[in-house]
Amino acid sequence: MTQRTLVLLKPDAVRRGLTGEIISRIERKAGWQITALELRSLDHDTLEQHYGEHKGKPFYEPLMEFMASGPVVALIVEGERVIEGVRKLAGPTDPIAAEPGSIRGDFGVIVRENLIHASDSEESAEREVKIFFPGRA
Ligand code: IDP
Repeated sequence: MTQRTLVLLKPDAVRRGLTGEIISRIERKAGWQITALELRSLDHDTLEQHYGEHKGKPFYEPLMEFMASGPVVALIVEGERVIEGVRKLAGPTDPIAAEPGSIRGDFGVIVRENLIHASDSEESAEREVKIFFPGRA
């Protein structure tokens, strides 16, 4: 099942110089292709569209501040079962719970600064692609 997913390498990944390492892990999966890639700073509106479902939760405001604290790398990745696959490469939200070998498990410690976002369903992927790459909707 060929799919596309929206991936963000969060400001911690950019600051720590881990974008090459993370992109390389994605690129090495057979048949997956990066079809859009951009370094950009996120304004409040864009972040609210992206993370609006979490509004009102205690971690929401610090998350918004963190996501605006430096540039991110936004990507579209396409390929076989790529939505589930990138989330598997990323590991669960809490980097300490994430297995070593996963991106969060290898490089993360605190929950907010967990290096990577990846769409969690086909519906989210289409919604998020529209936010970050409106020309590719
Ligand atoms: P996901 O990124 O693994 O899909 P979500 O539940 O959608 O996880 O949460 C979005 C992001 O919000 C997480 O990746 C993480 O950066 C942050 N976050 C989620 N839960 C917490 C928390 O309990 N404390 C701090 N930050 C959190």
